[in-house]
Formats: sequence, C-alpha cells, structure tokens
Amino acid sequence: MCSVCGCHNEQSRLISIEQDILSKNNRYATINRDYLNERNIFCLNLVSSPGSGKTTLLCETIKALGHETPITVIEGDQQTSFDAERIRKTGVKAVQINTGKGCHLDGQMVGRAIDELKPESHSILFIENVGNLICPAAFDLGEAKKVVILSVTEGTDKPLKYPDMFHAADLMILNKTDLLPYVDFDIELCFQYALQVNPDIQILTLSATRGDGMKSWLNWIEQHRE
Ligand SMILES: Nc1nc2c(ncn2[C@@H]2O[C@H](COP(=O)(O)OP(=O)(O)OP(=O)(O)O)[C@@H](O)[C@H]2O)c(=O)[nH]1
Ligand SMILES: [Zn+2]
Ligand SMILES: [Zn+2]
Repeated sequence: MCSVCGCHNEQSRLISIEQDILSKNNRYATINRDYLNERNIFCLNLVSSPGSGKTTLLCETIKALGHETPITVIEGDQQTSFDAERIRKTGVKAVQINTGKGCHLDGQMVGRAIDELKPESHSILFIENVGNLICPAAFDLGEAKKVVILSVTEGTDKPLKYPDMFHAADLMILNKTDLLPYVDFDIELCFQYALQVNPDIQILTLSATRGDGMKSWLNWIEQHRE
C-alpha cells in the first residue's frame, strides 16, 4: 500500500495527510528544479505501468546520443538493481533507488540521488520512475518534463482509465508498435482518449527494440533542451 493511498485512514484525516505529504514533496521538488535549472541540466521523468519499455528505451536513447551529450540516470524500482545495471552497461552513471513498499519516487529521494550522481552542467538527467500508472502522477520530482510511456499490449483505453497520469504528462510515447499486427489496439482512438484528458499532450509512436520512431524522440529531446 502506498503512503498516498492510506486506505486505513478515515476520509478527512486522509486528505490532511495527503496534503502534508504533497506539500513536503513540492518543497524538495523545488530545490531539485532550482539546482537543475541553475546548471542547465535537462531532466525527464519517465512514467508508465510496469514493463512498457522504459529501461529499453533509455538504453537505446543513450546509445543513440552516443557520448556527445553527458547523461546520468536515476532508476526507481521497489526492489533489485537490475535496471541500473542495464543502464551502466551502456557506459553512463546510474543510481538505483529502491522504494521497498513505496510505489513512486519522491522529491527527497531524487534530491539524494542527484547529490550522489552530481550530473554535470548542460547534461541530461533521466529519471525512470517506479512502474505504476497511478501514484507517480502526483509527485513532482523537479523534472522539466514528464513522459508517459504506454505500450500497445496494455490496451487502447488506458488514457481514460488512468487520466491523472496522462493529464500530468507533457509527452506520451506509444511503444512496442512492432507488435501492432498481433494485438487488438486502436491507435487513433487511443490518441483521441489521451487528447481528451490532456489537449496539450504531445504524442509519438515508437518501437524501442526495432528503432522505429527513435529519430522523432531524439528530435523532441533536442527541441525541449533548448
Ligand atoms: N516487442 C517489443 N518489446 C519491447 C519493446 N520495448 C521493450 N520491450 C520488451 O518489454 C519488456 C519490458 O521492457 P523494460 O524496458 O524492462 O520495461 P520497463 O518499463 O523498464 O519495466 P519496469 O522497470 O519493470 O517498469 C522487455 O522484455 C523488453 O524487451 C518494443 O518496442 N517492442
Ligand atoms: Zn500508491
Ligand atoms: Zn525498467
């Protein structure tokens, strides 16, 4: 169970606990954002349900950007360092945060990871949030942009079923498009749903394993770094 859900608590107490947690989080997020902005570090927070392809996309992005751009990564998971190890194999520095029973990263955890990583000025910092399409939507980490990754195996209806996440995101990446011939997924309708909950959301399609759409994603990063 997560600290925001707090289902043991009665409603009014729950709301005040929630407000406390979020305002404390926002203070940490502001410190992170100021630190990153002062150093011109472009920070992206990748959010999705488990297994949509965040780590795969990150590894491919790091390889594609080569060593022209300094990159560091903060990896969030309940348990294991599997993802940080996958990232380190590409040659960049990664810090793993294990949240234990927690279901999202928060501003304080990210602040500690930034202290440890010490990303250089003019670099890119990727944060891979815990696989969870609900709670990470509520927690600002101090990032410049939130990127939600949905894969075609998860179903057309997800933007409507989990609107908070799609509402909070700046960009939606529809991943695993190589699997479209094998699954019942309606791209047009999914985009319509995403725009219904967030008319400002930008949308890209991608296959992280096959490479289709990578160029548009890399262009999006370049455009938004400036
Ligand atoms: N077919 C296909 N498989 C993909 C694609 N991207 C990722 N996968 C596969 O999907 C599975 C999960 O990918 P990960 O990158 O571990 O997903 P994740 O979002 O990092 O997962 P968590 O960290 O557990 O939330 C792996 O088996 C990947 O190889 C894709 O574009 N197409
Ligand atoms: Zn939760
Ligand atoms: Zn991952």
